[in-house]
Amino acid sequence: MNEPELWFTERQTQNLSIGLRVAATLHTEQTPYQSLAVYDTVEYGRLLVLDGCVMTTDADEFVYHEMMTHVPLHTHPQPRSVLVVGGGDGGVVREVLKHPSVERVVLAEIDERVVAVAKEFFPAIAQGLNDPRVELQMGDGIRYVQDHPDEFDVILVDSTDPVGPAVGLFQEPFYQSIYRALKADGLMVAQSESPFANKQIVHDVFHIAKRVFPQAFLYLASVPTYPTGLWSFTLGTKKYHPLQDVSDLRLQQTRYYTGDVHKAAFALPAFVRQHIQE
Ligand code: SPD
Repeated sequence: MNEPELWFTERQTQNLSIGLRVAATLHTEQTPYQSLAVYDTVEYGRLLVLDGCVMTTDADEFVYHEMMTHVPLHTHPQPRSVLVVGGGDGGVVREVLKHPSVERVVLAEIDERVVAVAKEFFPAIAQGLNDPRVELQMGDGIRYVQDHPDEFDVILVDSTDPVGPAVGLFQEPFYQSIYRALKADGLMVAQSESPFANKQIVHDVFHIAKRVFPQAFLYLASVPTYPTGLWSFTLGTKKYHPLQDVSDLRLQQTRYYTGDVHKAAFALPAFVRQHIQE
């Protein structure tokens, strides 16, 4: 008799799901903040799940982590001090460390179990977490940002979806604190969900950034395992423009990001452009 098939399914919207066939369940636990699971999938390698939502997979993690990191770090002429809020799996930290100008990376992650599980099950993603330039701050990222004014060149908000501990990471007071935590020429990027599945969030985060920063931009990337596959990032900047003076001279070891991809990511489809202009 055939073995029964095991599938992980994320209910992405009320009427849309994504399924990955599971070869093995490697880990499940309830942390103080969220449910956490690791599966070995047949098609996408290992899969990290928080509160039932895909956070990353071995097969497509590079798209999200590179696009969240290299677009802002190439917009800043010399990023030295970088704060990552969330991102306990270490994927964004790994990419930040590819920039030779970076001297200090602070990872402010509320859930230490995410870091521990990433180190155990996703060593290629978490590889930068033991680098001497990295400082792990286990605790509330919102509080950390409030308490560190005028300190960072770049802040990257690699949040989970806006439920549970991440709700405050999608609200205006947090972005006002980010503005204060950045140096006079600093800039930030936040993951801002899918223009198909989470229209209101895309709109709201972009408009918060527009109110808080002199300039705000939306850019896109294709992340196959995130709801609908089309993913948005919101960039708020005090000074530097993301499409000025960008060259690929500083690029190293990327699989998705290039100088051309950087520029193209800001070319918004008409329906997205119209949506954020409303
Ligand atoms: N719906 C998925 C949104 C997840 C964004 N953060 C993922 C963390 C990966 N480092």
